[in-house]
Amino acid sequence: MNAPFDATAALGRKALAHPAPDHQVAVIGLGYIGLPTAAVLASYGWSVCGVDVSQKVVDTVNAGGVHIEERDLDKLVHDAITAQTLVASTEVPTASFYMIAVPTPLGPDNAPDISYVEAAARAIAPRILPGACVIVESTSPVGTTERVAAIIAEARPDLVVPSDGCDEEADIALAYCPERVLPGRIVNELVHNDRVIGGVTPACAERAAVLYTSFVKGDCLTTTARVAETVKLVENSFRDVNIAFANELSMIADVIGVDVWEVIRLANRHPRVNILQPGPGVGGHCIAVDPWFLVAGAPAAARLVRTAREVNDHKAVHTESKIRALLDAAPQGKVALLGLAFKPDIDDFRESPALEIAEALSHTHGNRILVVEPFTDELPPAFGGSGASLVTLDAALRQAEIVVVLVDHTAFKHLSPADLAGKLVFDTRGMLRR
Ligand code: SAJ
Repeated sequence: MNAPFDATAALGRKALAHPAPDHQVAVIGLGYIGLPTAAVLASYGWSVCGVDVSQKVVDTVNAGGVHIEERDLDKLVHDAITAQTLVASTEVPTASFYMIAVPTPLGPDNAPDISYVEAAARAIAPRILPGACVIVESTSPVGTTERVAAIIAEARPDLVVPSDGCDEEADIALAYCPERVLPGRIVNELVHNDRVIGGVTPACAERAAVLYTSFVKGDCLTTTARVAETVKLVENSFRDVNIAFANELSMIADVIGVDVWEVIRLANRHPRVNILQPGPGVGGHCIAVDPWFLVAGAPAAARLVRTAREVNDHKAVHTESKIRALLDAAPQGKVALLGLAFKPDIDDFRESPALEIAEALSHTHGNRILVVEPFTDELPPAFGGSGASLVTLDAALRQAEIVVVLVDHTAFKHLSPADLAGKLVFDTRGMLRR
């Protein structure tokens, strides 16, 4: 019997009263999705082994710590490790459920790279026993779950592995269940969001649903693996397209000479209009990446999705050139660049347009660049030798003639007109208008 777990109030608790011996879950990949999922599962009575290739990550988690910043995660992991419901390892154990939550980056020419998912499948294959269920959570191109099935089938000819249209009784189950949590609200959304569970066969979906219905308070909707894979890509492409519309509007507004924030605020008073917010471009490991998986699956058909990606990528280039023009307008002045993260109040710099813009400027304008980022203690290595410096907001305001808001962190929101008096100001997020 697992020790009682003091879950956070926000999480709510639905612990299994009598966890059976087979209540073992192996979560492969202890990143932004895997670690919170492993800790939540542990808090709901599962016996969880989190697996990661990084010994450092494994040691940190086993010591009750976390290597990523995410609200409520530190307590959840600490309590699960203390209760011995969560353990971390570099080795894949034998388990009743395997959840794959490894990265799926973009390769050359924006082609999906599923090599980490394939490696996870190869690591699971020797361990898997009849009755087990393998679930892919990593955002993946359509067909990836079938690829995992093929890898396991090749490694384990002794097992009947389910395949599309297979009517033979399979020995194991295989499903795809995309994560859909928002960084910054992961622990809460893991429990409260609806989930789409796609089985390679209907029986596979039902088996995977056993895991999710044990901790998800939202609805668990079953479908096929291919549909579930597509749903994930469609969700993030929908958001990318909508952000691209806002970003394109901001560039149109520059040409026309109107205030984009006022245009959007007033247009959104129409009952059926809801325009998102422009920014310096789109970042993160999801929205800036996943639409390319959809494009890769249907290149000729996915014209709008591709164009949205191009518009959002171009917005970062456009933003950088506007900052360069300000630097030219104040040739001796320093610029304070506020924020490096890909969105407010997180420490995640992956695919961040703010980071890319700041890095590029640091290599041409060196010691004129003052970076303010409360979520880091040092500038990332790519700034090395550039002469740019990481300073506090107060120090930046004292020294800079130009202030650029790249990220609307809460720590910047108290900026007043008096703080910015006499400076050239470029607010890429409309933060100062809110
Ligand atoms: N952004 C804008 N304007 C907006 C909204 C966002 O420029 O109006 C920018 C953000 O600054 C950021 C980027 O878009 O650079 C992405 O941020 P986000 O908050 O839209 O999304 P993510 O990447 O943090 O999380 C998304 C979510 N997907 C959707 O909202 C459809 C989340 O639910 C997914 O789980 C996550 O991707 C994922 O892991 O795929």
